[in-house]
Amino acid sequence: MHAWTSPALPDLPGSGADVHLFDTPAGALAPTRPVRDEPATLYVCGITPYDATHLGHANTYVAFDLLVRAWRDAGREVKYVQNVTDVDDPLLERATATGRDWRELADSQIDLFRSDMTTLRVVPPTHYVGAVEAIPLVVRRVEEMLDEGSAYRVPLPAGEGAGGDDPGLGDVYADLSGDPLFGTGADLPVDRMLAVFAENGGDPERQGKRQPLDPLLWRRSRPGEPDWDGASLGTGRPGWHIECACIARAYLGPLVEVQAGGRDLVFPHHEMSESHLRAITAQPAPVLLHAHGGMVAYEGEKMSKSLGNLVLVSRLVAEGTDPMAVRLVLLAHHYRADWEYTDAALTEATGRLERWRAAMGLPSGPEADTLLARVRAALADDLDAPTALAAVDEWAARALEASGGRPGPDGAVTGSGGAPDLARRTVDALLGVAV
Ligand code: 5CA
Ligand code: ZN
Repeated sequence: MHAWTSPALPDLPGSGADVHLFDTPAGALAPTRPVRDEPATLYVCGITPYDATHLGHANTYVAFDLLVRAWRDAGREVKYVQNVTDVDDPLLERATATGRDWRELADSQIDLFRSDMTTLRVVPPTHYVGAVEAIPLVVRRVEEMLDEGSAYRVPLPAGEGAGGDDPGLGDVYADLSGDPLFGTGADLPVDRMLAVFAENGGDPERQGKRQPLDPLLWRRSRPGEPDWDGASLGTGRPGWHIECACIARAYLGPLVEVQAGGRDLVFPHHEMSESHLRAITAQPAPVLLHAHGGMVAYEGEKMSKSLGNLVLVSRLVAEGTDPMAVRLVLLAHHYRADWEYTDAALTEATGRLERWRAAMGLPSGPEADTLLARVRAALADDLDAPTALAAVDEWAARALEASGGRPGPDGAVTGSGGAPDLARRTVDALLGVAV
């Protein structure tokens, strides 16, 4: 499906440093590959479109937008894939509960997401791929997994009545016992894995599975549910984790340099997806680095569609908030931090944006080469936006003080007419904040 319009990225002098990111399984910073003649490959898990776009989503996509910008600034071509889970249980349940057509609900929320991403100046993925359009990829891979024994069929429970072409064919599950590396990413005890799996769409109690944690790859048709041609699998629809594995494999090739999303996806989603990738790429380490953003809360709880405690980007903007202030609310927190949204944070970000605008609109200002170097260094160090913001604040304070006839903190302004423009291009290209 089509993504959204890219913001223009201003040119900057020189180039940025190699980016280091925190790798969740390693629990430490790791370098992203400094291979300049090969594109960097990034997969960021996209939305399930039944209630877009709250500040938690925005936090995740703005975080990895910084990565795309830092990579490009370091001279790397970026191949970036994002999916849309445009068919899955939560979407179908919401559609049923609200009496809407599921496809129409999904389309409307995907449109809203595109417009929110455009407004927030998020660089679009190279490929934006829906689960529905990926069904032929999934079917082919699941057939292969069945052939080679890394997947198996489970008969449908009596009475659930598979509709479609061949009621005798069962649902298909992955056989995790064939993957000795399963579980090494999230590193949770089995009872926690089972509990978190059940809380996130898993079915540990399903009769007929070989292991309680084995995840669904293909769900046969059920009365009242949408279904698609599954070739030898029979009609049905794809499981969640295999969707991301197949899309990553098809659009990024056998190596995903960074697999990213919010921390709520560490287990089961990314653990399962990587296990599927091992099965379909026949290599032990198809993902080099797993990066996860922190959770954004509101009114004391994780912001989530199921709880309904949402602060929507579109609502803030409709109420007159400058989208760049929304972006600055997000960037004021390190992407791995958990934080709670407050109105005060928005007021603070609005004040910051005004100061930046005033300083960058001056006819001259303190030299900005050091600012550019500091912002680059902060981003290369695990996308440290708060440190980058502090550097810009300092530059802006000096520019404003100098324009008021007072000397800056170091007693002198050694700037030039081009400095405010370089500062403006720095925050636009690297932080995505257009002032
Ligand atoms: N479609 C799947 C991924 S394949 C999914 O998790 N969709 S989602 O709509 O629930 O979430 C989209 C992205 O936003 C995910 O990366 C998720 O980790 C992130 N996210 C969801 N809620 C929050 C939150 N409160 N704070 C931070 N990130 C969040
Ligand atoms: Zn995903």
